[in-house]
Amino acid sequence: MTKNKINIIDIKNPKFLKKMSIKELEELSNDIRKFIINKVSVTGGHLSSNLGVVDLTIALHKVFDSPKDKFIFDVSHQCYTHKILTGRANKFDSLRKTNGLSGFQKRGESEYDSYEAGHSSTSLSAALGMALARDKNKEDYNVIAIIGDGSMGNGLSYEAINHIGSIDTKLIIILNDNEMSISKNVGAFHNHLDKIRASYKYNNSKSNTKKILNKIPLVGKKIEQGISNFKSSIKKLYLKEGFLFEELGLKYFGPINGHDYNELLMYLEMAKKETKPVIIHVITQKGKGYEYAENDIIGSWHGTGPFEIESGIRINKNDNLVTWSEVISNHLIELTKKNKKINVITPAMAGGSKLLKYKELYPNNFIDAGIAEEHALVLANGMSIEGLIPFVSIYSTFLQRGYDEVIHDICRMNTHVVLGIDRCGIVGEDGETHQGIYDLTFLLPIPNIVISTPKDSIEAGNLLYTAINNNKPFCIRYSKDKLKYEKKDYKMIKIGSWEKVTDGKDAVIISYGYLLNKALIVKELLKDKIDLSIINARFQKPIDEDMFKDILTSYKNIYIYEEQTIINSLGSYLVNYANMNNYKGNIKIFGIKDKFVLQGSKEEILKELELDEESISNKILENYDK
Ligand SMILES: Cc1ncc(C[n+]2csc(CCOP(=O)(O)OP(=O)(O)O)c2C)c(N)n1
Repeated sequence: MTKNKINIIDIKNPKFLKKMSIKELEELSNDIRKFIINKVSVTGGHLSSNLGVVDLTIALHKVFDSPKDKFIFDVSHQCYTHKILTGRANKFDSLRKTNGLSGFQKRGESEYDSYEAGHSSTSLSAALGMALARDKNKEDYNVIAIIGDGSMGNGLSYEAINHIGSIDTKLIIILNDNEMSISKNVGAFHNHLDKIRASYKYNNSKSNTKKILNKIPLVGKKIEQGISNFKSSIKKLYLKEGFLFEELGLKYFGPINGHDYNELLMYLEMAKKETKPVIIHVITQKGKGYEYAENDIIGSWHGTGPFEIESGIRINKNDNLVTWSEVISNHLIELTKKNKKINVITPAMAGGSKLLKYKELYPNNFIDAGIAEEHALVLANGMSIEGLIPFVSIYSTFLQRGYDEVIHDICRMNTHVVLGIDRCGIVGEDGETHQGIYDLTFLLPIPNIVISTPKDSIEAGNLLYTAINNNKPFCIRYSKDKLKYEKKDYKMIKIGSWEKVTDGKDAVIISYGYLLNKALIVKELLKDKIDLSIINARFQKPIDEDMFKDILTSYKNIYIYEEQTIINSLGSYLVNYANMNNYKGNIKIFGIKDKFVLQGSKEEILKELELDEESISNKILENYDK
């Protein structure tokens, strides 16, 4: 053990790193890895990506002067070491909990967090914007974007590179290449990085680099000269014509070993002295320091719930239940048996969307498009036009990226594209960047679209069967929650039809998806006071006009209970419809008010939003017109 042993919990800011030797840095890396594994095993969180960048993040904080210098972590799911080094280690027990430490960079949380994200591939554009502002303001600091190889493959990154390469602004890009997106990375850019790694004989040249580096002092006056000698040696070793970024006008350094402090510190010092955009290609190992995560190729340790460290076994609460993603995936497997026109597309979420089994069974019907939501949607549209039936599995929050494609391509051309919208509603711990509470809001106004939300596995299968057998844009929405997987012979559901789940004479609750069960609990809670009818509005578009007109004439009190922002939700659609039909009764929407919904467990969030069953019962009592 070195004499300057650091107690992680006591770290207030990264200044202490400046004086540390490489041996001490290595020891710190080990301690931080253990700390992250311990904390995430209890709270859950992003594990592998964080373990991979411990050394890189420490090196960044040693070489640069944050918060003056700005670090922009792409997605920012890999910022745990950054949080630890900037005085937030003592908050890790509250990671991703209500009012706790965010799993992402948050400007309000620390002056060291210069940007915020949650969705991928925003770092390069943001970094360029900040660098341009710095130049205009005649200030002098470094802007450093840290982006993974998966996120680099997204269109937004290419758009930014296109701009960055054409101007001379000082900007540093760290390409953190671990060969993985969540699971194995895909695509031509990924293949290009593969070729670089191979052609520069990374493993062999690493030892050459070491030889050069060993001759250079890491501190003191001689460093300048050392770097300059090193630079020319390195150029001979690595730089070769034809590398994509060099061709696009960025200075490229690498690839370097992201777990070797000698290399990291030297290259970062070099980059700091550049006056033009540079990119440092750093090779890291995702999951480093935790064997299960190191050996993971499907991405199951990218994000994880609580687990036992020794065995790697996850601590699952609802063990006999499966996720909605799995239910949909199982139905897709069944339906593809009989209809090979079905093709499943995922924008880099095969694991999260539980499509790995589908991929194994039907490799020719499965496409991982990479982190490329817009592309995935237009790709699906092209496939549909040529007679296939694409099913795009996409998280509600990431569908936000593909809005124009849904309007301009899919719905305008009225094609047979099925959207499986995953993680609808409150998602919980990932917080405000990931809540699925806007998809209805932005999809409802689009002509031609069918939007549905099943209440259970059987209805999900039937809706999927209906979608596959109807030549139109068809969305099936489902949440992050768990349920029982059940299947019967598939049958068509009349598009737009609702279902009366239970009858009641006094008032009606219209709901769908996850909250429908809560509506049934509300009925039970209020049974001695108000006799409630519960409607499963399984289609949010088109609505069941016959049933709704009947409701308007039969009930004086109508409540719409949903997990969407109330501005343009099913509720507002229905209130408007009721108004147009001169409804004079009491109609109320219980949904999400106009504010971003923060992190926490789903049940806590629902309570906070007054959308839990008790709050709804109280609100109905308060708003009941006798
Ligand atoms: C627009 C968008 N799509 C999908 C995701 C889900 N997602 C989070 S991290 C990640 C993988 C990122 O890979 P990479 O950039 O290589 O970083 P790594 O985790 O490997 O460090 C994905 C697909 C996202 N955050 N944003």
